[in-house]
Amino acid sequence: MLKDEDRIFTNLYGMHERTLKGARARGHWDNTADLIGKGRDWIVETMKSSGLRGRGGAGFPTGLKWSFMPKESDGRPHYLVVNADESEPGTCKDREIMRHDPHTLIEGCLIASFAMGANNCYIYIRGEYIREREALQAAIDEAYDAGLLGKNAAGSGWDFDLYLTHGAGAYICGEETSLLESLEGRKGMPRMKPPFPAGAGLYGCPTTVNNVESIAVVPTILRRGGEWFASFGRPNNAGTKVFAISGHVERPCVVEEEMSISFEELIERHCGGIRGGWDNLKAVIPGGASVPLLPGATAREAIMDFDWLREQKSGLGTAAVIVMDQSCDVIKAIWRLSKFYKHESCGQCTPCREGTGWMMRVMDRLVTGEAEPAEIDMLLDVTKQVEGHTICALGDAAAWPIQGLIRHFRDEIEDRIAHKRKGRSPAIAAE
Ligand code: L3W
Ligand code: SF4
Repeated sequence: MLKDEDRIFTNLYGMHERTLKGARARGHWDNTADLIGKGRDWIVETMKSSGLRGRGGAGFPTGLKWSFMPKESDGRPHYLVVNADESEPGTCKDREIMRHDPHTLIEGCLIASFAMGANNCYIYIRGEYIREREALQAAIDEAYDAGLLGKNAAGSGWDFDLYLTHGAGAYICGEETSLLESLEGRKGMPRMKPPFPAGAGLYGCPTTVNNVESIAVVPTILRRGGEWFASFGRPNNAGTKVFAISGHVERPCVVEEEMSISFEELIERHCGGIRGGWDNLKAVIPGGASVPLLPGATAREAIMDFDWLREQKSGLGTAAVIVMDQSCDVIKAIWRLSKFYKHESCGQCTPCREGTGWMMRVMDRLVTGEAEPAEIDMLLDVTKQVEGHTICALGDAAAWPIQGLIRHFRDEIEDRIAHKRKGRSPAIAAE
């Protein structure tokens, strides 16, 4: 279990002042210029040694990503873009950071931008996060007034401007290249990769896109050392991690814990257990809507990190843990996600545009039990046609939850169809 002194986010619940004064009292903005003075290579190497993997869902090593940015300028400006378009169903961790600990993020933006040769950084925040935007903007204004941003930011000798810009409610704008399109003023549609943003990103210039949590942990990692951060979690799954736990637990919460904590400990220690006890656990989505669910028995054994969950054909994703007890209609829960992905598909590639519609229509019939039994395998086949055949990860994200449902709850789907065929009305009807 993570000790209080090892928590990076010391104001996650808003118990203290989120102002600059409060942030300083908690150790933020402490000799920032000295950290920057250690140089670009030291910062990138420390981030590599920390083992931090991106906190937005994909888990790509952060230090490695930073090292893709060109070292020498070819005349193009470099940019850091912070992805604060937190929209993955179940995910509400970055919201707490921006609401209550905005200076942690702002200081991280300055240091990370310096390390990548960027004089400008954009934070792209979800349109619906209005209070968070206000909190962040107030903190940015305070930082400018205190000389921590702008010319010679924080006395570091580095000129640095930070801009906050907001989206307009499209989930797809959380995909990094779609976000860049939106920032440039166009419709948010993902670009083909490669080129990756480090080669050609915002306005065609070298750009790194990182999640809020990934950037907000940077100052503490640099102050306490890469080895300190790497001492938490299993190898290749380092660090502390903010989990967002929702659903059928006694006390849903957002909490920073040690990576690789067991699911059981996470729920017992921070959520007061499963509603109705552990025997009442039916299924868990361990990492936000895009990752396949796990049946209760597997989830109870789970180690909450990238590698363990990947081995179970699921994933840590955004660490948004959605708990479902026996009262939950899992078929309907996944049907609801299918509806979401169909709605949020940008429509530019055929397998996703058409496939999300097909998948949702078959899910419509599965949820009411009106499908033919053969449609279960047909649906699985459609998910395979979508997975890996699209421009961005939304296609995979639409396919994986359905694959997980069929893998673990085929019996329940078959029972519902059989029940309906016997002329009984379905237990639960689609809305
Ligand atoms: C240079 C290479 N850069 C990869 C970079 C790439 C990106 C990062 C990860 O999707 C996942 C998705 C959702 N040279 C590189 C390279 N990069 N190879 O590394 O890239 P990638 O393609 O593995 O993932 P992605 O497209 O960023 C993100 C999943 O996250 N997700 C939910 C996301 C939702 C939120 C939210 O609401 N905040 O994050 C949950 O699982 O399905 O699989 O930067 O450029 N050779
Ligand atoms: Fe758009 Fe879907 Fe293709 Fe992504 S996979 S680019 S959301 S159509």
